[in-house]
Amino acid sequence: MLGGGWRSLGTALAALGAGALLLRAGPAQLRAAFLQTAHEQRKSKTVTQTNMKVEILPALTDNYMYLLIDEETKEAAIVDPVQPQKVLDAVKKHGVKLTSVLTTHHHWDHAGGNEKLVKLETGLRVYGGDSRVGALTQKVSHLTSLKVGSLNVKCLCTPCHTSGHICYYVTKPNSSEPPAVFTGDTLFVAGCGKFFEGTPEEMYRALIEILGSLDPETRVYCGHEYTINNLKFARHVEPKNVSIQEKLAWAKAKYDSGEPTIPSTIAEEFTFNPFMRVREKTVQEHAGETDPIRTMGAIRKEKDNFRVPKD
Ligand SMILES: N[C@@H](CCC(=O)N[C@@H](CS)C(=O)NCC(=O)O)C(=O)O
Ligand SMILES: [Zn+2]
Repeated sequence: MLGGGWRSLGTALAALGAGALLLRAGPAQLRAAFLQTAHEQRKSKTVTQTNMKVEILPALTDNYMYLLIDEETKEAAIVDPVQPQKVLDAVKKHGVKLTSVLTTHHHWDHAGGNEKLVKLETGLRVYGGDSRVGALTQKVSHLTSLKVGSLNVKCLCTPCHTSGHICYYVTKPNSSEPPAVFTGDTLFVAGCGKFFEGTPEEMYRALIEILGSLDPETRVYCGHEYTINNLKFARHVEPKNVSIQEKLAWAKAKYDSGEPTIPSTIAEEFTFNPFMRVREKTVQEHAGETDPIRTMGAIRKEKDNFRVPKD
């Protein structure tokens, strides 16, 4: 059962006599019935580069926290530590010194662990772009720079999901390896955040002008595991786009083995993310618009009401 994925987990438990009700249920109901245990088994994953390491830490049902490690100094930062104890376990495992908290936005599923973390680990710098962020010590603005050991972190203001949302762009000076960007609930793999406190213009600026002009090889680390649902919406918008179909098949396989679909890259996002593709004729035609910003508004509205198909 271990490593066998949700489908075989469900099948195995049903075979063990989990009850007539469950035995009669289809795969979707089985998955729903075991969601409680399934999400607890989401695997973490370490992305190792020469100068920086990113440990992907699943949290809550579908959130991600990220431990960013500078290999040169063994200093680390944590992005959106909603489950502080899990963070401290990872810090211990890697033998690093945690100095900073990078908060993308004030929502509880991202910033809700800050207060507890600063109590458990004193002396942390807590960065964020919104005074609603718990335990905030350093309020940042657009293009504020900070350091995590020898790594450079540039703050990018991307208001829309919330008015104080920040993405964090990480580079190693004089290195040829790809940068990383932590995008919170602004950019997801194949999707974007809901426009709770902003406009289509703002999301256009965030996705196309700000994130879209980063190095195309930049690794994208987002706030939630929404990839499959996002790609099903992307397929609805562009049924003939092969990149969407391929990424969806890949994401389903990853999900079934409990692995994250993170990171993607900025270059990849331009091939399958409808919100990054609002300048494309196919997406504009689907929306019945000819202007990219109006297209952004229209497809966000459509996704807000989209019923995700089973397959
Ligand atoms: N659980 C739902 C959505 C929950 C939700 O509203 N999430 C917020 C972030 S906490 C969001 O912006 N979602 C983007 C979207 O639904 O496209 C899903 O799996 O897509
Ligand atoms: Zn969220």
